[in-house]
Amino acid sequence: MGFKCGLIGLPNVGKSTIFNALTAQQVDASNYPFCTIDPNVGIVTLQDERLDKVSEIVGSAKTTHTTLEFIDIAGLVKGASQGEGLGNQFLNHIQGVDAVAHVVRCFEDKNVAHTSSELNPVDDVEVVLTELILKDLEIVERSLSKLQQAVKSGDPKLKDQLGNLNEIKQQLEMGIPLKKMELATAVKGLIRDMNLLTIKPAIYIANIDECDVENNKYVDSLQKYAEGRGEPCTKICGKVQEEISQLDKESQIEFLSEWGLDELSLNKIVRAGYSVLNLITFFTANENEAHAWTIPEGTVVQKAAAKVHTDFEAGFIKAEVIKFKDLIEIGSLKEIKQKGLMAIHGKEY
Ligand SMILES: Nc1nc2c(ncn2[C@@H]2O[C@H](COP(=O)(O)OP(=O)(O)OP(=O)(O)O)[C@@H](O)[C@H]2O)c(=O)[nH]1
Ligand SMILES: [Mg+2]
Repeated sequence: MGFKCGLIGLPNVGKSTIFNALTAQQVDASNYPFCTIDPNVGIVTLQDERLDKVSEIVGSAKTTHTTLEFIDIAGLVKGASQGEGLGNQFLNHIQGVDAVAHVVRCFEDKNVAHTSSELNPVDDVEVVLTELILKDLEIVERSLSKLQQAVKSGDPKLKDQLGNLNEIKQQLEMGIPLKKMELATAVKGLIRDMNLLTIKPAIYIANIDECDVENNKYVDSLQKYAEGRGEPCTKICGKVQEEISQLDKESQIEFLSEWGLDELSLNKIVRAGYSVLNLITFFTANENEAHAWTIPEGTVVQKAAAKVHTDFEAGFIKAEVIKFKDLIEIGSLKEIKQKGLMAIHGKEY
């Protein structure tokens, strides 16, 4: 699995449309707010041409690409934590994701109702962000009251935890998302299992009309906002991409150029996701299988081996590493070895 991504945003902004574009599914994406109630889950195979080439050169019988999971949930509105709209309970469905994608409406269409009369992407994102903070506050408060009970039983260690959690609560109340708080390692450990939402890396998806690809003031303002927060923002023509996702590969390429689009939305989201989560891909290949794996950048090879098989970590001896570029240029494993281009690395690589 590459990563899991939850699509969030105001109602009727195009979350389900983009979910369909990403997963080539056909869930209901109709023109009325709160069209989605139950979450939609889609697993997508990330076709990587590089892996196909590796598989071909090594002569692998099977090729296994990475998969990604997307979760499309109901729209949030201001006051959701107080029960406005559909409330905020469906946010539980994205507690297990690695990253959240804020889908933001950047298209003008009088026929598609919006929560406010004027389109303002930054305000829209902040409404959603506030609801995420309030959801976290709810979770933290619940844990706090449990801890308070436990502290009464007299465990001094729990007293520290109580203090730490109270501090987090105060910062959330000031509108600070968890990822902007400076937390000690112990505190990070304390909240790890609480599955809080504002600690998750975020990306922004500006949903635009195909005729507004260039010079879109809404996209500009969202991009500036995302930049200020150090988070990636990518623009997608949700509706067109949804149509393209239903076509076969050849027609997809034709359509993309016809619409003046450079690539599939999935590729853009994947890049944004990998960058915000600091992920990289490595391939393993033998005659049985060529396989793509996703790991955090900087992972040592012994830990990476555990991805392939848990036994490989404890029993790790060495890794034979070939640069993808060399493999493609030379095109044969035998020659790679003869030329000394296969490096042997120990645990620390
Ligand atoms: N003009 C235009 N309409 C769009 C675009 N993307 C989505 N829509 C339309 O907007 C309406 C709502 O889209 P959905 O994908 O259902 O939106 P949603 O965010 O999932 O909505 P909820 O599930 O109700 O929260 C549909 O009629 C879409 O066809 C776009 O890029 N341009
Ligand atoms: Mg929807």
